[in-house]
Amino acid sequence: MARVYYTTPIYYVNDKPHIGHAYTSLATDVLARWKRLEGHEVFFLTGTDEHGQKVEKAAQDAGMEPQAFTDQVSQSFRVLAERMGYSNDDFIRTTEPRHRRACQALWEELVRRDEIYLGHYEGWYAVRDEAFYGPDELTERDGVKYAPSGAPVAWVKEPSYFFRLSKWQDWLLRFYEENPGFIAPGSRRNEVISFVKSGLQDLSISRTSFKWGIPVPGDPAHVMYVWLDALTNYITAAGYPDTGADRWRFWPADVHFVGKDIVRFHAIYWPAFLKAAGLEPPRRVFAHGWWTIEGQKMSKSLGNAIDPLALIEEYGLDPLRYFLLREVPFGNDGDFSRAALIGRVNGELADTLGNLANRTLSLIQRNCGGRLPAVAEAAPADADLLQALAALPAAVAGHLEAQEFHLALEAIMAQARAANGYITAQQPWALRKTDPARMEVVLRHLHTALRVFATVLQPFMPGTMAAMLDQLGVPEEARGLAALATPLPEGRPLPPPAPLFRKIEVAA
Ligand code: ME8
Repeated sequence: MARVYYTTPIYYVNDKPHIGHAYTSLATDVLARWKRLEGHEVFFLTGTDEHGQKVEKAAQDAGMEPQAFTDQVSQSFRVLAERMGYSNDDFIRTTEPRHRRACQALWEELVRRDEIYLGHYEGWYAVRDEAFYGPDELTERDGVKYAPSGAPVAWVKEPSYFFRLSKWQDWLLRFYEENPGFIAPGSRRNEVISFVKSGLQDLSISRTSFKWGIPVPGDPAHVMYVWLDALTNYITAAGYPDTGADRWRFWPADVHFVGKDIVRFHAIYWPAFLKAAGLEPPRRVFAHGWWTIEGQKMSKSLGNAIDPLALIEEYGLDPLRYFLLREVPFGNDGDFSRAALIGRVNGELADTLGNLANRTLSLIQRNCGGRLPAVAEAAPADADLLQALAALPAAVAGHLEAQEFHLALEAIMAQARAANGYITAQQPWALRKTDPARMEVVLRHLHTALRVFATVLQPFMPGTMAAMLDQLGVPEEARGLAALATPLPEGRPLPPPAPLFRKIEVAA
């Protein structure tokens, strides 16, 4: 049994959550659930990033004190986590005392190791990204300069502490070389490597022009740069600075899930901060792509940000969870469209998986007295199906290990289609009269197929798959991956089946 640690970004509380935030945490949740199903010890962390100029400004705009404002918005991310069914083990807020302690301890450690010095910052800053940019990275339109992200930048000039980032350039390049899996997907890795090769400057890590942040130890006129504060959350939750804490066993994190917008912070600054403080860097940063909405960028000004809670209301939680990870190769950009969601839900969940379950379980109910038929030898006509089923969990595990959620789902769906082909070819409904013994064999194999599908799909659709396993008569303690090796005893009574997925009506 291994110990694994997965994290989501901690989200800014400047605004309420949208589908992009829900997506990153969903991917993290699925992997966390999968690892638990494999029997591993998992620590899954999410939370909110509450300091900095951007949040301070959002609080001012709302006419509220920053703490009251962040309490309120952070709560909406907690509600999202509950409603999306995330199985996070902790929810961290950067305004918590444990986090202030960790940040200040990390700072002091960096000072002790001569990694920090006092200077003066003069350069471009984008509040929206909470990021510093070099002049060569900017473009100008109508007299306003913009960062590559599209955020406007402003000239900042203030006393500042610096982190000796430039000193870590060669170490970082070696680290990427020696750990080819550290940044995924590959396109992001190349991007980071060429950025580092172009030369790293020392990094400004404190601000003096506003107050909403963690005070620098010994110099409270400075607050810590919000990214140093934010990244530290990943070790705060593991107990830092108490490296004897029980949770510290989980460090280093196995995967930091992030969007492609924040790769630079996670793949450059973060390993450098850690290494400089004598701590181990994380094992992997996976940067997924960007969702657009019906072909348009999601933005506050366009007012098209999609509220995940409204989608849950409209389509149900598990269809939404399935769609988000099925539709777009994890790592690529993707477009959210209702038509695509409806197509997947109707075609794959209702018609393929739901229909297979319904047909099989109704036949067992009607023709086998509602009891599970006996395990039987595979006839030649059954061999392909059974072999593919036996290989499926390992195939899914391989895809999830590589964060290929879409390929895992594709592999499962291909087998569900094959099982539909099998039921059509074997026609168990016709065998009832001609060969009832063979009918039982066919239905038992189909039951086996459904059990495998429901088991491996639990991390994606926990609620619906629990209902499916109930209908299949699989007891709670036999729902892990290892339990698939043990067939259920024959004769087990099965409850009457009920539809698992509702087809979404499309208005004509
Ligand atoms: O960056 N498509 O927080 P944030 C896909 N606080 N994912 C999206 C998305 C979209 N259109 N929009 C947002 C921060 N995301 C920092 C992080 S971590 C130490 C600090 C997701 O609230 C994606 O994961 O701006 C992105 O990286 C994250 O939300 C940014 O959230």
